[in-house]
Amino acid sequence: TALPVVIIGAGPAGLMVANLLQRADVPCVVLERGTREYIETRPRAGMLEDRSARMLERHGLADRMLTESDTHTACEFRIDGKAHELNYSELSDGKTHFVYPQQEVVTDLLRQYLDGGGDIRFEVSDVELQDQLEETPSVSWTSSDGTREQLDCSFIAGCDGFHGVTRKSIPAGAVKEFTHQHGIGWLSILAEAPPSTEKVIYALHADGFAGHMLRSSTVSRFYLQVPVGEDVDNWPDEKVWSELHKRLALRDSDWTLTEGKIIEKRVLDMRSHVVEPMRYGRLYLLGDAAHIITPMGGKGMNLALNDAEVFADAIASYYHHKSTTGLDDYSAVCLRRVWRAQEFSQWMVDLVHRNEQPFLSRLGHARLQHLIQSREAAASFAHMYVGAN
Ligand code: RFL
Repeated sequence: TALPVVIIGAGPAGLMVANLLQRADVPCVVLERGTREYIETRPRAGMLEDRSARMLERHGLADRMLTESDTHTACEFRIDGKAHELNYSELSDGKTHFVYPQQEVVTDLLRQYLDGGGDIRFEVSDVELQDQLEETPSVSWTSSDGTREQLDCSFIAGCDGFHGVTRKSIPAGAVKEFTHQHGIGWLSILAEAPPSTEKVIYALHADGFAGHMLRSSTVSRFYLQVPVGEDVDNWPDEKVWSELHKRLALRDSDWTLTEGKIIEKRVLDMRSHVVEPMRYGRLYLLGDAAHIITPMGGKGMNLALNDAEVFADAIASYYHHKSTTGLDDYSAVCLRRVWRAQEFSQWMVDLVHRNEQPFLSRLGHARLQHLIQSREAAASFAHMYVGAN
């Protein structure tokens, strides 16, 4: 019998691969460090691009998402207290965003995989990779009951996020790594507050950026631009709310921000990181294990799902037709989209943040004015933002 693919990590990337391999009759085993409850309740991303939603649909994985998500067609740029709506759906043949929290995507993917008889081991520790350059690599780990286990496999899918073990198992110098610090800090807040808006708001204020993102009818995510390396202890809840009220305020309007209990507050490192190529022998890196991006533009989870589909297709061709073309092309195909998304995210970061350098701030302002005034510029933004291609 064929050796399985070992998938390390049960986030969006790992579970998507697991489902697609299961559908393609390729044996696989998923190893996850956390508990089932941990992965099903971990709040992170919230926005599925049009193409990610279509991907889930294509593979019969979108039933609950399509009934329970909210579709979004427009966003708002709030500049110095004045609102400018950008209807990206109208500019991209009616394509929409689907607001569906990442933990729900994970919950659905896990349930489908288990319903299909999938093999997943939770609470594994000390995962180690061996012989990635050989025809038969292997993975060993300590299972939840303390036993050391080992499995020979055909391929290893490194889906264990940015801080996982798979990328770190690659010897120094065997892959190139590109890192960029965006020079901006974000205070990320999750609050049990119903949304105060129907559209995502990107607000540019003299004191810095503020974002109002949507998650559900009872929970919202907010972002505040803060100095790099800011200490979260400098931000008691009252200060968070007063700063959000100030930066999101609308002139000549009775719009108000609804407050709620803050359930998560942390300072995000606004950085990007890309590994090239996204493989080392029979170890393939997917999602955040291979690349991270700022949350601006909402691309991270979508890139992870795209990697998963490209990888699973390549593995299926290899298992069933002995074709290595897909595997050979995997990294280049994924990286094209990754770099395009990095460029877009960086462009958006520059668009709405107050830059310490007044000249660069002015450039951002000019770019924003152009986006608001030019239909061509707005259409180009819309295409990339909604994930139309
Ligand atoms: P994940 O989701 O990090 O999953 C990795 C899994 O691997 C497990 N793991 C291990 N398992 C076994 N052994 C080990 N040694 C392991 N080490 C780790 C972990 O427990 C976990 O279950 O990676 P994946 O699948 O690549 O998915 C990537 C996405 O999670 C990520 O890109 C997004 O969350 C980024 N992101 C956003 N993306 C969007 O598309 N739209 C958004 O609006 C958006 N907002 C965000 C975000 C990320 C954020 N944070 C917290 C960084 C907002 C925030 C605040």
